[in-house]
Order: sequence, then structure tokens, then C-alpha cells
Amino acid sequence: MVIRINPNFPWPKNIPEGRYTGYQMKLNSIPGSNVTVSLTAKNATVSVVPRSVTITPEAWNQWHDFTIANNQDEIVRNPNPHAASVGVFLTSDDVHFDSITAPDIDVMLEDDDVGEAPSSQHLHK
Ligand SMILES: [Ca+2]
Repeated sequence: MVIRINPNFPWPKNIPEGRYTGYQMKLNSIPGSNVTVSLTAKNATVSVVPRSVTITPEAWNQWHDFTIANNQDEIVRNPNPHAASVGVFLTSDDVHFDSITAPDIDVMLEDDDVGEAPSSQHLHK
């Protein structure tokens, strides 16, 4: 399993809040049958689209696109940027590609919310 940031994607490695970064994956070798790659956000601050990618034997060496988003919220996150990760799990009828946990995809997220304002200012909103 090879995973990289989409080289055509303009965002830096730290994903700004409310934005996403494009990633791509492909297999290292040809499978005997379809391989399903499940992508699971391990933190509430990130979401993955799609959550599942099916790689056919014919397309094993082609890049398959997915995105990891830094979810927009009103919560101040510290530290900033902060780390999050996405789990990668493979299943297939080919035992060489079945029940395999690949290394997590580690990302850094930039928060766009500022620290808690003084209470007097907060009440006037
Ligand atoms: Ca935030």
C-alpha cells in the first residue's frame, strides 16, 4: 500500500480548518481479487471521503483518490496545529491482502478559531 498527497493538490501539509487535502493510494503488487480499503477517521476533527475504496486487480497500479478534511467548528484547538490520524484497513478474498492494518495516515490540522475572548466582550455579542 502506497499513500501520498496528491501532487496536483495546492494545500500545504497542514490542513487549514474547513479545507481538505487530496490523497492518493495504490497497491504494491497485483491482488488476486478486489481489495477494499477502509479509511477511518480516528479523531472527530477529521473526515475522510470516501470511507471505502475498492481497488480491482486491473487497477492495482493506478492512483485512487480520496480526501481528508479538517472539519469546520467553533472550537479552539490546542496546540495549533494539532495532530490527527486516519486508520487504513484492507480486506479481500485474496488472503495476501485480507485483514491487513496499514500504517495510519498522520495529518496536521490548523485551527482558525481564536482563544476565548474576555467575558465582557463576549457578553456584548
Ligand atoms: Ca476550530
